[in-house]
Amino acid sequence: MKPTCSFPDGFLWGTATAAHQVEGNNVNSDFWVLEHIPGTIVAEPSGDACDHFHRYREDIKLLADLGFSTYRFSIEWARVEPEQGLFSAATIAHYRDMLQACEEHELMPMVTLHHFTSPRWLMRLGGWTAKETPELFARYVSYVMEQLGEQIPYVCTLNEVNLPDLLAHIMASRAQAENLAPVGIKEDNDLSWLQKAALAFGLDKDAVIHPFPYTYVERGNFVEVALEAHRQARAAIRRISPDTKVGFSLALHEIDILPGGEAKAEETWQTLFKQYLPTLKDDDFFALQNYTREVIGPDGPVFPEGAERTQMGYEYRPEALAGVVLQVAKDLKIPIIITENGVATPDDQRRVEFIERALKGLHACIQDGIDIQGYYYWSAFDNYEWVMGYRMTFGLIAVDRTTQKRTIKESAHYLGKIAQANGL
Ligand code: IFM
Repeated sequence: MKPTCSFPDGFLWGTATAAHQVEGNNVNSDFWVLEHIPGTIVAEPSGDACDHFHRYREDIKLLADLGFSTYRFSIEWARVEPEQGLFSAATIAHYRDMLQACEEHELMPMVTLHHFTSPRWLMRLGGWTAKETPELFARYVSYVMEQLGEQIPYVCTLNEVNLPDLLAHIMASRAQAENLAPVGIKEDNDLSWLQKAALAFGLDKDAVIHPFPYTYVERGNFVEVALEAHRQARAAIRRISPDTKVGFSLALHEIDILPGGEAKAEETWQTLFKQYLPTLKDDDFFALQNYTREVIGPDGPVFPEGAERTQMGYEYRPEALAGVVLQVAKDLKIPIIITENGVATPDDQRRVEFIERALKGLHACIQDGIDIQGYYYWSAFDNYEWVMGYRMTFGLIAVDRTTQKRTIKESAHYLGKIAQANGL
């Protein structure tokens, strides 16, 4: 039967993951170091994660069998360049085989070149505020594209560069909630958490370090460095692999304004989105990631009273996807791909409903003439949710972390069928 909401031919239907969250044992990354600092703010170590580093072939087959046409995953800089200037051919062979497995199963790969984690050696240079970082990132990207570019049709350079600012908003709204997983900076009497981190990276306790998402603690010139890294990487990709489409990802909440909140809302949108526009407009697509909405009053974010919360403490709000697409489309004329959208919930029926409502909204945006070319659900698997550890269940597929057994949830079949029918 023809679906009532048909999507355009060639629409991309996929799921997304990130290396550190699923591969396991990413021991050369900065985040691994942060996980193991005594008194860390991280709930638990990532350990073997979903062992996707070894199980990628069966996982890719599983996703293809479910009906998806594409898979977004990330290549891990800390594995490709474990020491500064030392590039690993074995790691490249690994990712080449992953790309090959995607091809064999007709899953178009969308590759993220940096999804939060960096090699630990980068922190010794200062991390994401050091002036050398854009060039070092572009050198890593060049190496990857020289080796693998022909197999990569789409890349996202950096994931959610606006996350540090978004986190500040999320925390303001979380502060009003109860029973939420702790996210914050644990201090003790002697050393701040960042000082402990500096020591763990082999630096003086007062050295300034900027691991990627934790720049929310102290922003410095992070945004300029990250944008410059994107521009240099984009230039390298276009030179080495001109057929690869390049995008940049931002996490954006739909913004709803309460009376008196206009100025705060404008300031928020400028910080989270508009400041990136002059760079974004020259990309091949915009990688939009959305999970909820933000209601802004005269004093900043306000959590709507009585609204349902997800495990993350966000408002359960699938319609936010369409809402934010409409907001973005006012200013941005390049194609949009939804590279992440999803919900952390233990109740898979809530996930099915979330997907259905989010996709209906997206379909309406396409009907309105907005060029939206794909939808990736976050995430393929229940995986490692950074400081929150494994408690957040975003996945379409559950993973038993002792046996690594995969269990397909109903939502996976639901979205897989939509992918097959190209509509719902
Ligand atoms: O797990 C993260 C992902 O790494 C980046 N975007 C948001 C997801 C859910 O919080």
